[in-house]
Amino acid sequence: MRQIKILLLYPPEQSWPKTMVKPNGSLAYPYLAGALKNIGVESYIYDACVGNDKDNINNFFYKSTVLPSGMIRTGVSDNRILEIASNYDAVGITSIFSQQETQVLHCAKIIKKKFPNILLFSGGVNAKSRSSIFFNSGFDIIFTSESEIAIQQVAKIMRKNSKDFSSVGKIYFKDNNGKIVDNSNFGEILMDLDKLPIPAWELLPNKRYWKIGRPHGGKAKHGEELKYSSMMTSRGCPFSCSYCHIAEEVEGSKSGAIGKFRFKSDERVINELTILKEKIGAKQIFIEDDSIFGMKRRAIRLLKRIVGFGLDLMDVNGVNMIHLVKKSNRPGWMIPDEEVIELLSEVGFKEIVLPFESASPRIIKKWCSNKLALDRFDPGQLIKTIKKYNMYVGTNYMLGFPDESRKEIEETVKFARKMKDYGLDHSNFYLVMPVPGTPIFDYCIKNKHLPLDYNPDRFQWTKANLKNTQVPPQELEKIRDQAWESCNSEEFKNLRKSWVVGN
Ligand code: B12
Ligand code: SF4
Repeated sequence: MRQIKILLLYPPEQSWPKTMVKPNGSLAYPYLAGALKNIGVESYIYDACVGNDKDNINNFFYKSTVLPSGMIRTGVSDNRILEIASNYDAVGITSIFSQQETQVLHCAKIIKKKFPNILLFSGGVNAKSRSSIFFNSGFDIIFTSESEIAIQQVAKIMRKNSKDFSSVGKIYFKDNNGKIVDNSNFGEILMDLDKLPIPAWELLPNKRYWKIGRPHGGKAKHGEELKYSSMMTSRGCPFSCSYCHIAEEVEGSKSGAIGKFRFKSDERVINELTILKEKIGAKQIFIEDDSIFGMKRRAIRLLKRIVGFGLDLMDVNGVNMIHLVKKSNRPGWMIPDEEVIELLSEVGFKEIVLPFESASPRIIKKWCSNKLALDRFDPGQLIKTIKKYNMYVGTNYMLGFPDESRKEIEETVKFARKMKDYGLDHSNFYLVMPVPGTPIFDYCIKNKHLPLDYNPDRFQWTKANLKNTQVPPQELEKIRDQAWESCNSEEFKNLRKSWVVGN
């Protein structure tokens, strides 16, 4: 059996001038490295955006290198990436962010050119959706789903010195004749998440991330002591919003049923929290579940078991409001579920984000899987109740859906201003950005809101990404910018501005 080593590479980041840069550090690699460790395969995670102990971060992270596209690159040099890659038999490059695709493809091209024998893997929603471009850039295997099982199978085949991956499900691969084989129609999806490997968080450059201090979101202040990590207690979600990468992932899709809500046992979650606290030294945990309350009873049971853990918890992806309210005596009318809100605070939640998305019930119904609309509860009362328990509350709004009228957009902005007066701590406004792998992307291509040859470099949530919208693109951007300026405190705005690329 051949000994093999696999590198998991986060590519350098690219950002438009004046936009934020944050290192990736998402959970794919800790899980994949954990899976490889479980079968005795050595792997290493290198984040080319921040480097490792041998890289002087001041030489590249806070500096601007302008790319031919006009975007700014943040990361170590190409030569350094090649130096690291030279030690491995295979290099994985994750592609969950469409707007980072160019950097992923660039890394693949330079590695393949210099080391044609290194196998190149990619995975993540963007790689799956744009596989032909990826194969043309030198990738050998694209993983089309959650890949903890598939990467073990691929590694075992490599150990036998073979490149015949025909038995591995949920991948596309280039066979010996350069033909692309589609194996996405078979392969196991884990329904019992206790079978997932324990993520190898220790392989992430945690100390670098903490020093840089640009976590997933929220109120973290410049210079504040941050020791954060991410974890998931569940995967999948009972909703299916048009802009979500798992909205259409059901039995028989290229990724399989990963949209289905699945969860870890309480014991497993406690075990992971213990590792994060004691081994990793984390103090703040970002809960990255798609829908932590996907099964409310289970979430409440779990939360009760982790009271007193001593970690600050944050859910900045957004906790669906439907889970924070309960039925009232008035038919169809919901009121804050204070018991659940109090429990969140008791467990250590310091911050939650409410994904209001839109003030228009029509938009919520058509594009946001009819999540809780504003005509069914009093959002101000919900915010006040959460604030009562000293939690920081942010919110997300989306503006510029393909058929959204000026009046509907104005309604949302007006609503956001009103919510600020209830004590909301920040409001984020995202212009609709339809990314490959989502239903809204297919709609926009079909209805000519996006050109067929769209450029993922151009995807930007502060910029109008669509054509032929009711409110013209430039005006939409102005409305967004003004809404953000007027709904946020100077402190929050200054913090976000300090995270701008090159700073
Ligand atoms: C956390 C997160 C972030 C964090 C990451 C930092 C951190 N510390 O974790 C930050 C803040 C950086 C972030 C930012 C953004 N995010 Co975000 N984020 C996520 C989120 C919620 C979780 C990512 C994660 O850890 N997933 C868990 C792991 C286990 O799943 P996974 O990444 O899919 O990996 C599995 C498989 O895909 C596969 N796989 C993935 N990569 C690879 C690589 C190899 C080699 C192999 C073999 C397999 C493989 O195997 C993995 C294990 O099963 C996802 C949603 C989600 N549930 O994934 C959105 C998501 C990735 N984000 C999204 C978006 C849109 C954004 C932003 C544009 C949001 C914004 N408005 O700012 C920015 C873009 C940032 C950028 N650099 O350009 C979209 C991306 C869609 C797209 N096609 O681009 C997602 C999918 C959410 C969504 N539903 O739309 N995000
Ligand atoms: S609620 Fe969130 S995770 Fe669930 S489908 Fe909508 S966007 Fe996706």
